[in-house]
Amino acid sequence: MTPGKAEAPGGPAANAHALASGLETAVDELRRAGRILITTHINPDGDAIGSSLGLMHLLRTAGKDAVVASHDGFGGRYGFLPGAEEIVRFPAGTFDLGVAVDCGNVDRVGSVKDSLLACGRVMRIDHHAVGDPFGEVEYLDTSAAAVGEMIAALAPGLGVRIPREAGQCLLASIVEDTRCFQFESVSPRTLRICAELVDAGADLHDVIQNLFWRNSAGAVRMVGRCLEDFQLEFGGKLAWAMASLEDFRRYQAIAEDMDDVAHELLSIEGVEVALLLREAEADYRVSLRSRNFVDVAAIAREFGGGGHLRAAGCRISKSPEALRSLLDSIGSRLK
Ligand SMILES: [Mn+2]
Repeated sequence: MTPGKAEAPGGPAANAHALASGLETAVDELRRAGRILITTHINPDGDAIGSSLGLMHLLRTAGKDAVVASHDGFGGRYGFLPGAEEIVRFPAGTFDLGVAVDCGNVDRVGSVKDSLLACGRVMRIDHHAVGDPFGEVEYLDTSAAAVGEMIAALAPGLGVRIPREAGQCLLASIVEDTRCFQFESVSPRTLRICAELVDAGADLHDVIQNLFWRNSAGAVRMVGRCLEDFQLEFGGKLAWAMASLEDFRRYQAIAEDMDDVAHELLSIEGVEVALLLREAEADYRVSLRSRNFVDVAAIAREFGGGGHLRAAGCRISKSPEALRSLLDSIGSRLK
């Protein structure tokens, strides 16, 4: 079947790349497939891993053979999620359908790209505002607080009740992407789905402990160092801090240990944008957060990155000029 084939001129069939989209189309595709590959973006976060594993458990409950593959393999930080130990780097065999979750661009799946594109059909499930279409099917919902919310919505169409394992993974996805329900992306639907997941046996306290309360002492000291040395600019509307390679070595911390810093900076009254620069070997990894009105995804895109309205990221080179142009881009939006 070619989706969109029967469309009127000017509809999806007019595009060289015919695309079928929406929740019902996604359910149809999943129902038709027997063996399904699930993958996500490189450097996966809790939504990427949680929604991948949640979909895997849901599909298995529906009688499907589902495999999760990730460029980064079995992610230690999310190892508490049921099924995490089954994540492979290189999937074996052939698949009727490949699904990429939380992923705006096919290159973002890293080394899994060839396996994904070799699947009979390819589907993209995402909640980012901007992306480059790939595959034959897409299920997009920019109003979803996390992809986990969208995966949970597939259950009725698949004719299954969400099993406890899927509930735990999907709850982790939503708790991580909303930072414990703190963002404006949280809707009544988000909360209703989370209540359903808890009803299904997911343990909210366990998820929160595993996602937020497992820092090393060095990591907390390094966060403290960053919070002591942050800068305020543009009349106190921008707060920014830098975590250097030397700091990472000294405190034996890793980049993920610094995830809290931008949010702490954003908690300062009057701050609209928080910026954290994490030094890597070749460049700076940039995290941007905003409170009320600045579209940080637009700023990140200017520098080759992307993300959401209130949380985005990019990379810049290690030069004072690159940093200045980033700061100026933020400043121009704070007037
Ligand atoms: Mn996400």
